[in-house]
Amino acid sequence: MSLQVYLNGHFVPEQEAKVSILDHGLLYGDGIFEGIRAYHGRVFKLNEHLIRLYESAKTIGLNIGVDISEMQEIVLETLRRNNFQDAYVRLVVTRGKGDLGLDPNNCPKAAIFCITDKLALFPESLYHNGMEIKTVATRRNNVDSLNPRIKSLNYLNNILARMEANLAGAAEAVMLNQEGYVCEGTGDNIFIVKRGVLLTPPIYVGILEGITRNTVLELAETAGIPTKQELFTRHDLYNADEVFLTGTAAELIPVIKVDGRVIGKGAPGTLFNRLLPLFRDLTKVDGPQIYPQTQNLQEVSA
Ligand code: PXG
Repeated sequence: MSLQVYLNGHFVPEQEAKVSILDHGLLYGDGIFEGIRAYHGRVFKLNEHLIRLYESAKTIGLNIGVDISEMQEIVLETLRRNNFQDAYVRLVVTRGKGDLGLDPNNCPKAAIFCITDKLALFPESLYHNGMEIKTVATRRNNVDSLNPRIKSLNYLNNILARMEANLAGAAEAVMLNQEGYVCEGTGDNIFIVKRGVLLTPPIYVGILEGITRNTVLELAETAGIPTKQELFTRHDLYNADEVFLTGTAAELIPVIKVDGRVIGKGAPGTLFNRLLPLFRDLTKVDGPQIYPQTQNLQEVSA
């Protein structure tokens, strides 16, 4: 059976879901999105993703046109229509159809679509062996030009960075800000460990406030691991005891080499090995259930 997607109030087969070539999401990258994940029949951190989506919308002056509880139902129903328990969800809101000028006032109605599909999981070996990353020349967007806190459809900054990593044979790029402070990967946040302290760049350095990032900070604090949100440079990265990346798709991924420098012992570190299972445990219990009635019946009959 073909994938069912949500588009502007209707559920349709993916092949029939069409958006206009005059949609400003396509013409100008004028729109926002979320990448969300369902685990074991629950949508992990759904509320946090929806809050971030509505905050991005507010900053770009986009009237989504449906409220946050309706949007929650759109996500859950898209998953139900596809019978998914574990899946990736892409929720997109564009400025909608307008004319050939960039003025958003020419777009009367936002377009909303929600796609869900089976996950292309990262190989489990990556979590044991770690990955190699590279700092790139492409700097992260300036906060006062296009604030990276807006999860916008303008990903060219990140794509240019990823191309540099690809050319160098690295699995992911690390972008710095204009001052040379470490920001983030192209689709993930970055953490380092130094003398038992877990460090990640503060939001104001110019990064997306990742939901996995915030979850890892909370898990660490609950586990008694000291955390700091602090500016750091490439020097700190090279001399860290551990480095790992966080993101919805990646979860937590260990880094064993940065720009050819071996990190720690060249293997996933102690704190990484503590935090990954804590994160995976949380995915089993967090977030609204996709099929609440079925699960209740199972609980009753158990
Ligand atoms: N920074 C950036 C720039 C991101 O795009 C993250 C950090 C991590 O945020 P979350 O909330 O997921 O912990 C992201 C999100 C992909 C892909 O295909 C990655 C993201 C979004 C969409 C697609 O790799 N990363």
